[in-house]
Amino acid sequence: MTAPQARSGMDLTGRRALVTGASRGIGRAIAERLAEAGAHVAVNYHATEPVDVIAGITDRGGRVFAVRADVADEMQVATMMIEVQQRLGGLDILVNNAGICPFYEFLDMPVEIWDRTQAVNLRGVFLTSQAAARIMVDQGTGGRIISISSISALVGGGQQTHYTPTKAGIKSFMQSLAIVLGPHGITCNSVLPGTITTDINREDLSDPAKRAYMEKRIPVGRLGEPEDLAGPVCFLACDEARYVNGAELLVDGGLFVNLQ
Ligand code: NAD
Ligand code: RM4
Repeated sequence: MTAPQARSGMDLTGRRALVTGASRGIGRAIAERLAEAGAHVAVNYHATEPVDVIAGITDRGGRVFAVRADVADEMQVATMMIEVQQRLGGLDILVNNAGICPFYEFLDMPVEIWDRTQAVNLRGVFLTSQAAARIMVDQGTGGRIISISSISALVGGGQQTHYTPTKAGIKSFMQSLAIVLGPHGITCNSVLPGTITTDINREDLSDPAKRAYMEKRIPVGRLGEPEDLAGPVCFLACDEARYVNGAELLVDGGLFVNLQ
């Protein structure tokens, strides 16, 4: 008997993707991986145009362009989605990655810190997901919405009282969207990184004792790198993951299960 022919692995040739907050860190690694798999990628950024990201992907033969928007701003998201649709000719994959975590003590926290964290992390995911879903439903060819939640959706954080609810909210939002958009062939999942070294926690992890403590708690013996998230996200974007819907994928080196 002949074995079934193996599929081609993580192939996104012809797919059109938008990654939010992709100027650095985890978002950048995801954009690079999707482009490497053959997708045409729109790299969203907020402040400084990520010329290095665009040049790096282009130099390796990838198809990419940068598009500016503050994901918390309704008008800017609407404008970005028009540009994305025009330049990509449609949209098949949305990766909601943009996020902030200004570490702050609860008792001293001004409400503005709470509001801005909710706005970027949760309102932003609503705005981009709704706009992307409208495009995908109109296209009628399905799609993928993948949101970067966090291990913080499952556990608390002493200086993250404003942040952990947004990450739990993102996970919950993807579960509900999976029900709403599944009938359209659009799968919605969340990815939960553990502790990954990026700008978001550079200062927090600059204390050698804290860093050593975190490393010791992770069974694989190291903190994560942005590239550790790129493969799992790429997998969820691929055909091989077509029946994964409403799921959460923890990518933390075993940190969460290491309780005792
Ligand atoms: P990072 O600070 O390097 O990247 C965050 C990105 O989001 C940047 O490109 C930034 O410009 C962008 N961004 C911020 N506000 C924005 C806005 N209003 N509009 C558009 N873009 C905006 O940090 P990172 O670790 O790469 O974070 C990426 C995502 O991963 C975040 O959602 C974060 O919560 C999540 N995450 C990170 C970790 C970690 O340990 N690093 C763990 C779990 C989850
Ligand atoms: C994550 C997790 C990490 C932290 C980042 C900022 O969700 O809590 O440990 O470094 O957020």
